[in-house]
Amino acid sequence: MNSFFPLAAAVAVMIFANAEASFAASTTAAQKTPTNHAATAHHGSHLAVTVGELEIHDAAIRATLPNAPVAAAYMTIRNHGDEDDRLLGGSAAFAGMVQLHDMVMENDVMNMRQVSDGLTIPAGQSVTLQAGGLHLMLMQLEARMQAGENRSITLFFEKAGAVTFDLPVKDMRGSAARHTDHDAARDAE
Ligand SMILES: [Cu+2]
Repeated sequence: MNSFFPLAAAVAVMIFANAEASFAASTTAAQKTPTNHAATAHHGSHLAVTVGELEIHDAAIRATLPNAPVAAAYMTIRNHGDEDDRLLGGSAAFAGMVQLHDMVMENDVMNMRQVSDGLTIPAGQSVTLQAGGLHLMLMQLEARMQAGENRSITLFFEKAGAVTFDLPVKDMRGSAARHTDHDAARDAE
């Protein structure tokens, strides 16, 4: 299942579903022009991926336990251009759905919620997806994410277009329990 923005399926598990219409509209342009300018280069010890004016580095997927339904992916996206760009979403052959999530404090509890309208990557700045904050949620996993593997994902940007690249799977123990929210959401489908 490598579905491209499976928004209809996403609605059932979304906590805040009110913005998916604008998300869908903004992805249309990217679908029409599926460009892939992926290139890799070593910057010191970090493998960087470039697409258009964007540079993605320090990307990794958190290793999962067997049968875990979701995994988180992290990275830093730097915009070398002089115009803002936006991360609109992603897809992966091994995940039924890829969403952009953020962590928000609600009634003294940290919960994750979907960022449905994309993530702005400001001109000349970096945005970091990291544990405890913004992350890509790889959902409906069809395989276990095992440390040492590399897994390919595709990201869609409003201006830079699509980029497909490999992320290493890494052991990152400590905050995996937060993803039990998603288990509950799946059970409710
Ligand atoms: Cu999440």
